[in-house]
Amino acid sequence: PPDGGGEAGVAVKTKPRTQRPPMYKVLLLNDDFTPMEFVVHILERLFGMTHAQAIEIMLTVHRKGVAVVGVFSHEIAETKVAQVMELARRQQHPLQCTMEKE
Ligand code: NFA
Repeated sequence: PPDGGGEAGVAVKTKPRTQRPPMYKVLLLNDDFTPMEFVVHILERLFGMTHAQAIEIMLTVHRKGVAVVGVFSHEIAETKVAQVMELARRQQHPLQCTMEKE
C-alpha cells in the first residue's frame, strides 16, 4: 500500500534504534628494539592492566606483530595513542601505536 505499511491496514513499525558512537581499537605494533619491560610499563600505566595481563599482551604483540590493547571512544583512543607515542619518543624507543574504527 502507498502508506508503506503492511497489507490491509496492518501497522508495521520500524524499531527505534539508539545511536551508539563508533568505538576505536587501539593497536600496539611490534618492533625489534623497544624493551619488553618498557611495553609492560606502558600497558600497566596507560591501559590499567595488571602486571600479568601486561606481560601477556606484550608477548602477544611480540609474537604476532600486533594486538588490540583496548577499545575506546574516538577522543579517548586518540589520547591513549598520543600518550604511548609521547612516552616512547621521550625514551627514544620506536614503539608504534595506532587506532582503527571497530
Ligand atoms: N620485540 C621487542 C623485543 O624483542 C619487544 C616488543 C614487544 C616491542 C611488543 C614492541 C611491542 N625487545
